[in-house]
Amino acid sequence: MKTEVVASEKVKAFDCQHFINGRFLPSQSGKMFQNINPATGEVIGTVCEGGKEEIDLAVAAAKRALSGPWKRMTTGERIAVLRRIGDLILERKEELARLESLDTGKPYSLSLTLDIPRAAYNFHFFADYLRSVGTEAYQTDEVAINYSIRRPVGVVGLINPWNLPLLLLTWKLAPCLAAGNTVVIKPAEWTPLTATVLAEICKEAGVPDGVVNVVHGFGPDSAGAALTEHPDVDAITFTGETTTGKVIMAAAAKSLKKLSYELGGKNPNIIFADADLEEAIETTLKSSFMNQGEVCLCGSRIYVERPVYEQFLQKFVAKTKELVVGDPFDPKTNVGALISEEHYERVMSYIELAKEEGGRILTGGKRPDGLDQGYYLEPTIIVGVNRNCRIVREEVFGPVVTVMPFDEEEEVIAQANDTHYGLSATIWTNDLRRAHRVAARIEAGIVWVNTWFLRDLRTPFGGMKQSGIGREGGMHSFEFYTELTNICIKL
Ligand code: NAD
Ligand code: 6OD
Repeated sequence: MKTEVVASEKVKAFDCQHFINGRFLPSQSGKMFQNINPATGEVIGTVCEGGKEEIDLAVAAAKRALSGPWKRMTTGERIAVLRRIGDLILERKEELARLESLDTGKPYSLSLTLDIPRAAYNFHFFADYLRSVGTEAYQTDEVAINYSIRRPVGVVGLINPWNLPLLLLTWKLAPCLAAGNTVVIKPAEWTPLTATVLAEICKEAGVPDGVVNVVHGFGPDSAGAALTEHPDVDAITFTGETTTGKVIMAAAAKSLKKLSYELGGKNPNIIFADADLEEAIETTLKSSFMNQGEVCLCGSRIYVERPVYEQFLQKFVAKTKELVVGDPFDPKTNVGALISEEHYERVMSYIELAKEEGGRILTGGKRPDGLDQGYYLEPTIIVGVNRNCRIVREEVFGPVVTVMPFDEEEEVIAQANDTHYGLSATIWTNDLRRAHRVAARIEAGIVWVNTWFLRDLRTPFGGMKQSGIGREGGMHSFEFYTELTNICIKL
């Protein structure tokens, strides 16, 4: 598939087709939808809209491919293919970063330094990790020996969100392929570009036809629903909203599919008075507003111990005002555009709600002056709200944070845990004992101490409560993407 970006590099992307059984295909129904650049509101291309027909074709291709050359490859050969995908992503990193920013509205500098290199690393990491994936063996007295063998789960449906499109797609695709599965990918409807190029890259790297399939389309009553309902799909790995996860679970129950879920979050960022405040503020700027706050791990509930509350607020507000909001392709830009008009309206409605709930906006809360087109919003800091307010309880998924003072460790732990989410948390303190004590009591899948979004791909990643089901990363990914058979031999 030809990827075209015209001279202005901002206006036109390309038309996305499905990728099924190693070939790009138009929609069987002829249906298309528009791809909008959130930074301008302009149409940058069209996307084929898939449904049941395309999903049926893709699942059939994936099922056939399970027993084809992919199955017969040695571990070494599969590692080489995966490493080659990573290499090709890096070779095309500027192009992919440009497409990612056109689709999402995020700063090009971020796409180029985070999304795309991490996508390549996902493949390099899981390729290397594959060598160390083993199983277990037990001797039962002198009577028997038990050992287990590991095999692919089968056809995996991979459903992706729009916020870190290639990073999150490859985070799941790399271990899924490393384990020998075949896959049908349903990218988010807002961000079809990099998934389409990735299909081309996989083919070039030597992935056999039918192993990786991409079907574009929407969720309900569309490609997403058809994938989750398909009886020949053995597992679904999903990243997205908690509410969507509930719908998918109901559909997947019909054929009892294996599920891995990475869902929403409303993450606490707790700053104790003994913390290095400068460092806490620098990182809090990122954990609040990076990627327009459209990162599931963002710490949107900031709790500051009272002795440093005013000092923190003063500096945090001042630094937030310095952030440059605007054109994703301007190197000075820190915060780009929100994903869509619909999402922009949703985030704005939360800001209005916060005001009705008694919140005071210290900075932001509006479209930046001079940016009349595109879905831009100033980074927004809200105070004067409490644990019962919806702005504190619900995921906004935008550049909007609340800041609240606290007096006691017990009190802040209770507030941090007072949510049905449990994805991540950050604690800022120089007291080692407190760090261990508080981290162990926070109900979240990941707790960072004096840092944020520092990732080691060997570690378990995922959420508790309604932020997810299961963990991925290192061996945890292989546990999900493989099935074990225990073999018991009488001696
Ligand atoms: P979303 O749930 O609206 O959509 C995600 C994907 O699901 C899209 O591809 C969509 O088309 C598809 N989908 C929607 N309805 C479906 C249905 N009924 N059946 C099958 N597929 C369906 O989420 P989003 O708005 O794209 O992403 C933002 C959300 O994702 C936020 O809640 C965020 O916290 C979460 N997220 C979580 C993580 C994590 O690691 N925990 C990472 C990124 C994003
Ligand atoms: O770093 C990762 O592996 C990961 N899954 C990040 C998720 C970010 C959510 O927006």
